[in-house]
Amino acid sequence: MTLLERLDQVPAGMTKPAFDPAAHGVGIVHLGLGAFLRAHLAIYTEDALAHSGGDWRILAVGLRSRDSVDALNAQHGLYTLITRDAESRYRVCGAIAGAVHAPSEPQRLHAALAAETTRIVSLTITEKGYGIDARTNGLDSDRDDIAADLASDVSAPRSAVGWIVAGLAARRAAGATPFTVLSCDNLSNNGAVLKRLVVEFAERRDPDLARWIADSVSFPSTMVDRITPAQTEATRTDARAALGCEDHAAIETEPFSQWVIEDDFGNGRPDWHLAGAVMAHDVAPYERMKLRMLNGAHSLIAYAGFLAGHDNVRDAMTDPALVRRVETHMRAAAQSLDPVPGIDLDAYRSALLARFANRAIAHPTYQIAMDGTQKLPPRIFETATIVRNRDGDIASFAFATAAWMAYTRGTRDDGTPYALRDPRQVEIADASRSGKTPSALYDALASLPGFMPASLRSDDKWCATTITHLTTMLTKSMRAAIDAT
Ligand code: CS2
Repeated sequence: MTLLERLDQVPAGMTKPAFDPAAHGVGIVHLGLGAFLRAHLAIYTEDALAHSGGDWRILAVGLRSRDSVDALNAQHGLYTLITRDAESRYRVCGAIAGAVHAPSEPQRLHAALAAETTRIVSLTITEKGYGIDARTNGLDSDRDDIAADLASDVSAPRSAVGWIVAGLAARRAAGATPFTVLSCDNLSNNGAVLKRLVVEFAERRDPDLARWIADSVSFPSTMVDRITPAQTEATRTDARAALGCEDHAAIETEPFSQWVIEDDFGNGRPDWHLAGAVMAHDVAPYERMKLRMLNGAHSLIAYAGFLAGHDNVRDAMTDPALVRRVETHMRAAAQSLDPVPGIDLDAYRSALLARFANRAIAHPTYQIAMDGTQKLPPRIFETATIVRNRDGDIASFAFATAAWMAYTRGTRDDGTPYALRDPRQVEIADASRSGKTPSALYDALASLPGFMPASLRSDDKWCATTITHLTTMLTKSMRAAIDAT
């Protein structure tokens, strides 16, 4: 069967770009070529291009694997987005101009970052992609990719931060306007965090460059939200049936989409506000709400649900006892929040529960469970700390923490083994070996450097509650812990 390569192959009746893609140049270089780019930033850009045009197409960068790079390039950047609900909707998108594989084509990426036409460099590289040292919150200069980039002349960086600094150095050397750096990952204060890491990296190489970056480059913060599972065979099969040709870059997502962006762009931006993005002066309240209520509940569902036998979030949402825990968790997380402008938190919670229950979306609990050491601190520990300081109930955060600890053991309730998939898995394995009893396991994992805040570790109630849940999980089962009152 032929491959999707041209818009005239797309059947009538299916949504196509409302602009001629070839008439628009590239203005955005995007690091991290996963499903989320194709379901979120690229769609806002697609709609902004349809509204007001401009040279804002996206060059997508694969920092590691080249599968998606090749898939997109073979299709000249075209791909299908399937929006799944009671009915599925299909659209072919043209906002991505092409893709580059950083490890094998470093010159192409250097040229793109140096080009004055590149006005924004955006990122969806997941929490672990940033290279944050959990102990200091600064740059983890011991990490392989960061250490290698700091030691080299940055002709072929490996890390995202290394690439950003290389690109900004080229702009400065040419006397050109810098690009704006736009983090679209689930980190609190993502813009400020990325700025700190980039400036710290630059300081190690060239203090003048670091000062120039600190003074003249914008790093707006953003809150991004759209539940987007990884592509599966079903995604490709459905895209093929709708298109009548192969689409190896097809992606599926939910109908809901939200993007709140701090309006601080030093070098222009697409009219994303005409595409539904909300431009805000302060993104922090939205980020906190989403990280703590959505992502925190997601992590709880992932660990508890996966161990108890639920493969997807939607399956966990048919388990009444688990749903009760999820709802309780969201209510507790809401206690950590100050009022969020324009948002009714009860309505937000109900909407989240409905999104999680979407029968048409298969969002694997195992996918969300990945990288727990990166996800728990902003989603669970920070929230628990604030709720505790406000004399609220921390039981649900202790349950979620115990569920992650039980997950580190690597076997589901039915005995099936699985791989942990965490950047700190070697340390976790060491901790697991020394943690023969639930309380020893708790102690070993809680004392991973920079992981659980000292204020929680020294809280007797927190420790006792977490260990009680963990004991049930390990000596009976996750099922028993979910059902316990
Ligand atoms: C999820 C997120 O995988 C995860 O950790 O919690 O990817 C979540 O689906 C998105 O943030 C939703 O916007």
